[in-house]
Amino acid sequence: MQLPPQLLDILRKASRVTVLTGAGISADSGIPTFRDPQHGLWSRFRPEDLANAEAFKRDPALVWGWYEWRREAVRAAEPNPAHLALATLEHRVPGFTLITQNVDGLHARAGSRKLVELHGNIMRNKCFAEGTVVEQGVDDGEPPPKCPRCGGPLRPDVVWFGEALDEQHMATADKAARECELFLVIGTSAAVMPAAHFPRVALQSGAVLVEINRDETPLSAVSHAVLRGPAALVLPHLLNTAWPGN
Ligand code: BV8
Repeated sequence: MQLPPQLLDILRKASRVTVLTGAGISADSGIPTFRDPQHGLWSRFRPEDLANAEAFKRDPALVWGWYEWRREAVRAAEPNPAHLALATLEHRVPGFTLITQNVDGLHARAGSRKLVELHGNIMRNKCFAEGTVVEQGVDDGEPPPKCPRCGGPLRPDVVWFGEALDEQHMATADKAARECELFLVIGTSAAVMPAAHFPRVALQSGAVLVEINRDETPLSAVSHAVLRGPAALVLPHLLNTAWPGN
């Protein structure tokens, strides 16, 4: 894919770059996105119907089982060239912030450090009642495992629908959106708030918005440029063309 010269010039000159990723960047690692129909056993549920506290209170074993199924996919997955390209880009631009909606931890495994995991991390658990992270739960034969302190059920350390995001994460993401010259939005359907708000904050703050997605999204029409294709192909090409290593 040929990048228009004026876009290339903007990319090369940007000293502060902010990135927002969604499930699409992990699709090439074999992790199902939310828009893909859930596979097999889970095909009769919508993520929004399981990723919330009410569903967990109603049927903790069902919701826990769904997360265990997703954790299997995460354990079997490796960071793909898109994750690796962003981990490299972090070292090639002076100011860089990666905001991810993903809970699969693949950006951290790829080496990204200037990273905000806006929706938490599926590989961590916390006590449902206390909200504190628990390394090792107590298995009493009835999933989910229990908190060693209060005996209550554990839950994954992710942000569910209807739950507030971490204030520090929000402040970091908001600052990175307001202060960047270039905002890359990658592999997200831009349907979930407040995450989908940040590309628009960047636009309103005068940044150039570039979308990298396999399909059309509500952000396509307001982006300055759209690079249509799988992130695992587009991002390494973009990195080597706009930010070649020395
Ligand atoms: C909040 C963690 C307020 C969990 C996630 C009614 C009641 C309550 C809340 C609301 C409501 N109405 C609206 C809301 C707000 C709600 C919301 O936005 N709902 C949506 C459904 C309308 N938001 C919330 O509830 C948030 N909290 O508002 O709190 C509050 C304030 C104070 C006090 C109390 C409360 C919390 C939102 C966080 C939810 N948690 N994840 C878990 O994972 O189990 S969201 C989850 O879904 C993901 O993290 C992600 O954010 C989202 C999925 O979106 P994407 O990542 O974009 O994935 P998707 O599959 O949709 O798209 C993939 C894209 O990639 C597609 O475009 C596809 O074309 C593309 N693609 C595919 N393959 C490739 C590709 N692109 C490139 N390459 C490829 N190979």
